[in-house]
Parts: sequence; structure tokens; C-alpha cells
Amino acid sequence: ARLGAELQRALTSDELFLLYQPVVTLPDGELSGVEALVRWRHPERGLVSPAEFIPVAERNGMIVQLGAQVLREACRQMADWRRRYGDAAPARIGVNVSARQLREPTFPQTVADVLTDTGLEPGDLLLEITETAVFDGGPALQAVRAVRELGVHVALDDFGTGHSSLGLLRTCPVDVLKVDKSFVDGVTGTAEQSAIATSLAQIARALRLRTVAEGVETEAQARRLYQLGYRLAQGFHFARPLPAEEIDDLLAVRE
Ligand code: G
Ligand code: G
Ligand code: MN
Ligand code: NA
Repeated sequence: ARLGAELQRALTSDELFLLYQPVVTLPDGELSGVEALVRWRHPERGLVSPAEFIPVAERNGMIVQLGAQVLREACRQMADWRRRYGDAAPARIGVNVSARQLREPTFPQTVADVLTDTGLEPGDLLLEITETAVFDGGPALQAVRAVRELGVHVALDDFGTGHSSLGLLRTCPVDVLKVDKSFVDGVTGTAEQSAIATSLAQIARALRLRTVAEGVETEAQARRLYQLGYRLAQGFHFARPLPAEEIDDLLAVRE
């Protein structure tokens, strides 16, 4: 409850900020996109992990306001990169959206408003949702359809860990599968350990979905993922989540 009350204050202060983790192309490791990840610099507790406060915000409903703030700031930043760097800007920005946000009837309108206000092209935005959020159909699924109508891209995040159903890929049309770290961890292991990452690459290719391998921590994993057909990856091996200024440094050298 304490954390919840403090989060309410954080929403109207400058304690929340975004880091941006590069998504890179394989095999060269060049920056392709970025994923926005929220951070909370608490005056006494220090840096609080989103793994701690996002679940709190989801339970008390604050995620709706927090999520809208994150979306707006991420789109503002991406529009700024696009204006300053043109084609050398990141190809797109990923923003995490929780199930609770997606189920708000106003969500598609919020996305439309943010795009209008920031001047961001819809195709520059990738909304990252979980399978579980859309598993039971309903309003969340309608929201996915509505934002895709706007031209916004949608990714299934942590793919393979939730209520996975391959049928979902037909009922919930998306653009990108983000293959969860737990499957990436196995790619340099036995046939059994690498089976899921291998199969997901094949399924994605057949369905013409882009894939991003998440949580890549070693060169050996990156090489193996490339052999399996992965062309996009994200993970500490390439880059940690970085402040916007450090993304700027990466962009400035390739202009
Ligand atoms: O960045 P980090 O690995 O610490 O994130 C931990 C968890 O918090 C991850 O599951 C990540 O998806 C989630 N997360 C980070 N930023 C956001 C955000 O802006 N919105 C939502 N809903 N989840 C986020
Ligand atoms: O659930 P989601 O995929 O949005 O989570 C992203 C989280 O994963 C971020 O908090 C980010 O810090 C974390 N992350 C990104 N790359 C790596 C990695 O290579 N290893 C580990 N352990 N975590 C990572
Ligand atoms: Mn994500
Ligand atoms: Na993930």
C-alpha cells in the first residue's frame, strides 16, 4: 500500500523516466529499433525495478495513467529522433502495454491522440503486449485490431511463456514475436533445449512474422540464433537499456 501511495506521487513528479534498450540486426549487431523501459528513481529507496512497481500499478489501476505517460514520452522521444536523424533514427520504438491498459475502452483513442500530439508516424510505434492479455479475446483483442487499423505495429512479448496458443496467431493478428529469454537461453544447448527457439523461428517464417530474440547474453547465442533464422535480437550482449543521450551517441556516428 505504501508503494502504491508513493507511486501516485511519482506520477506527478519527475521520479519516473525511460531507458531505451537497442534491438539489433543479426549478425552485425547494428541498431535497428529500441524498446522503452520505465524506471523509478525513488528519493529514499533508490532505483525501484519495474518488476516490483508495475504489478502494484496493475493491481491498483494506476497502470492506466502510468502507461499513458510512458507511451507519450516514448513517442515524443521517437518523433524527436525521427526529426533529427531521419532514416538513421531507430526503425521503431517498442512500448510495453499491460493487459489492464489494453482492456480500457479508451486505449485505442489514447494511442491515436498521442500519435497526433507527438507527430509520430504510426508505423514507428510497436506496442508490446503479452499473449495472456489477449488470450480470452474480448475488449483486449478489439483494441489490438483497432491500433493495427491506425497503422501501429503490435508484438507478442515474452512469447511462449504465457497462455500460448498457436491459434492465437490467427485470431490476434500481430507483426512481431518477441521470443522469450527462457528459450534463447537454450539455443547453445542440446537439441531439446533449443527445440522451442528453433520451432518458433520456423513458425514465424511460415506466418511471415518478424521475430526478435530476447535476452541474448553471449556471442555464441547470437551466432546460433542467426543460423536458426533470427535476424533481430536484444540483450545485454549487445546493449543494456540506455538513457536517451546514449542512444543519441549511437545515432550521431551513423548519420
Ligand atoms: O526493464 P526491466 O527488465 O527491469 O523490466 C522488468 C519488467 O517490467 C519487464 O517484464 C518489462 O516488460 C516490464 N516493464 C518495463 N517497462 C514497462 C512499461 O513501461 N510498462 C509495462 N507495462 N511494463 C514495463
Ligand atoms: O518483459 P520484457 O521483455 O519487456 O522485459 C524486458 C526486460 O528484460 C528489461 O527489464 C530488460 O532490462 C531485461 N533484459 C534485457 N536484456 C536482457 C538480458 O540480456 N538478460 C537479462 N537477464 N535481462 C535482460
Ligand atoms: Mn517488452
Ligand atoms: Na520479453
